[in-house]
Amino acid sequence: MNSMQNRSLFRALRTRVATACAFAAFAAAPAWAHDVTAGSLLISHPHARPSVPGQPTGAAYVAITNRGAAADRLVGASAASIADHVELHEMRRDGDVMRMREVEAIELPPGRTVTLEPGGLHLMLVGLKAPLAVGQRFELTLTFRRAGRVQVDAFVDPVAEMPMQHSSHASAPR
Ligand SMILES: [Cu+2]
Repeated sequence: MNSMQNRSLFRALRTRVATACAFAAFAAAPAWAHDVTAGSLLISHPHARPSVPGQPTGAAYVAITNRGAAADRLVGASAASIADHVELHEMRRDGDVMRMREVEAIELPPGRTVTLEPGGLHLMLVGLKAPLAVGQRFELTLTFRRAGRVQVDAFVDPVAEMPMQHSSHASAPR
């Protein structure tokens, strides 16, 4: 093994230790905490909307504050207990129409809060195993490039305003 390989092995080990620390920090938080700290990230109010009956998709939202000095990015999510898979989506105006598309990652610049919310960035819950009802809780795993995998409890909250139609998702290009 040359020194170059040695260095990259060392880096890999360091990354693993950092990830372990992030998990330890999470484990120390109260089991039902709605805000979760993972490394320099504060993950606030993960929640979903009740799904439209008969529709196989739902949407989840969360606010993520990067309190560190380095950029991070959300690169994936899963909620295996309720959905087949979770996609990162953004909504953009295209002429008169709002369209969704899947994005590879959501950037988390240092010192900023990125809010996933209706009409903007969201987590698309694809292949719901059952309709999402108000009051339901589910485990949501968020995967960050730096902070690693973080598990949070998400709740299905009532919708205050008119529910947003997500019918366009069924035919959204993958
Ligand atoms: Cu979507």
